[in-house]
Amino acid sequence: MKKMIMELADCAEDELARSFAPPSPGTQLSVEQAYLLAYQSALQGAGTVRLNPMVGVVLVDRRHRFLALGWHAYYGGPHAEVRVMEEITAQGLAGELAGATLYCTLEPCCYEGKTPACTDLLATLPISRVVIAQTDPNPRVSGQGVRLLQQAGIIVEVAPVFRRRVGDLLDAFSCNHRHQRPYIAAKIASSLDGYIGSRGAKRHWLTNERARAYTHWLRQRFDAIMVGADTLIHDNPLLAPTLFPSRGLKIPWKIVLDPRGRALDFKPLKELALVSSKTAVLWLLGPERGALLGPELQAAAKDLGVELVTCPLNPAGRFVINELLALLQARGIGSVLLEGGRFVWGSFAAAGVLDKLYLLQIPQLMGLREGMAWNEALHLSRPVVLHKVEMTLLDDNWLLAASLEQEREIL
Ligand code: AOF
Ligand code: ZN
Repeated sequence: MKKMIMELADCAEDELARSFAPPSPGTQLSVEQAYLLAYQSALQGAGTVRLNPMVGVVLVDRRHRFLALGWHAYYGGPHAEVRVMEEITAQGLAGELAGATLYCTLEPCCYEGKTPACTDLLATLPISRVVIAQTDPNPRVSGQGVRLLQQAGIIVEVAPVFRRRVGDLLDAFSCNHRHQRPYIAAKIASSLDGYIGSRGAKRHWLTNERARAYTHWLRQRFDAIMVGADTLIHDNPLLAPTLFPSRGLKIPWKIVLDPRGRALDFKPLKELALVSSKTAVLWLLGPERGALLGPELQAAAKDLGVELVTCPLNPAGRFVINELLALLQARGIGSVLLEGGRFVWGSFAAAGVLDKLYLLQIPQLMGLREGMAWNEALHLSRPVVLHKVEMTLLDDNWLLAASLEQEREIL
């Protein structure tokens, strides 16, 4: 187990999710091992818990030996705390709970939603301690879960090291509650000197296998993947996550930003890779092009799972971001991964609603003459300091992940 921790320390999140191997009951765990296992458990819900947070828990006995773990597996389903207790019952381990510690990636909930309050369940158990990575940004919980557990005689710790270990696991959920809007992340793959491709010509470099696997994982983690008209026309991307085989996986929405309808007029919809029966496509058009849509095209698009929608444009001819966010929210989209291109990243950054940057880089210099820089359309009203910066080496590629918004802890 110690060796496993050392090896996992250098892993990207998708690799951590896939190397999940619960230990047998009775295995001695370090605190760091308990954090990591809770985190890995939470990741098992990626792509299925949509709009609810990914949550993982690990239960250890009074001598810090592993008992059981659980995670929130799907929207509306039992919470991680309920799952871990089902496991305890199934394994006949209820007798080991006296003095036990529960590690939770999120503060236990304290109200009856689609499922009963976890604090009620925990208060009936003889456990001594609950260690959480962070409090719940949901105002119906928000520190109240901690207080109720304390009133039940349980010691509660909010552990900053645990918080760091779980990375951005709960950031989308937090953003939805704090700002009442979808969480927005940009995924950019560039050369070392910051170029995403050469002008006019086809792309002639590629990220390595680990970086590509990570991209697929990211797509699965988000409710929707967004591209602009240029990216669609140049790359005809599929935008599908294909790697992590979790039960009941929901394929993310695909969203196309096409203010003037150039992508719509470029090819028949059914010839586009991203149009497939398995996915819902939301295709946004500016009002002028939207007004030209005939009922025939609307109906044909609908048959292919494509919803053609009109959204207002600003004087620069780009979508008004607040209107766009409202459209997404109305469809239950809580998180969006922006896959390109420059104007898509630029519009969200300029509107101050870009929450996260995932920058994958390859060891290649493209040079000024050839290169098209990812930041060419990045007009910021002021310099932005990034937080929670993480670097992961993926063989000869590397990933820089960082938040644009500083976190505020509720308690
Ligand atoms: C937990 N453990 O595993 C999760 C929690 O509608 P419900 O009943 O599913 O409740 C959803 C809310 O519960 C969600 O908004 C968040 O505040 C919390 N999620 N809490 O104790 C879990 N998924
Ligand atoms: Zn709960």
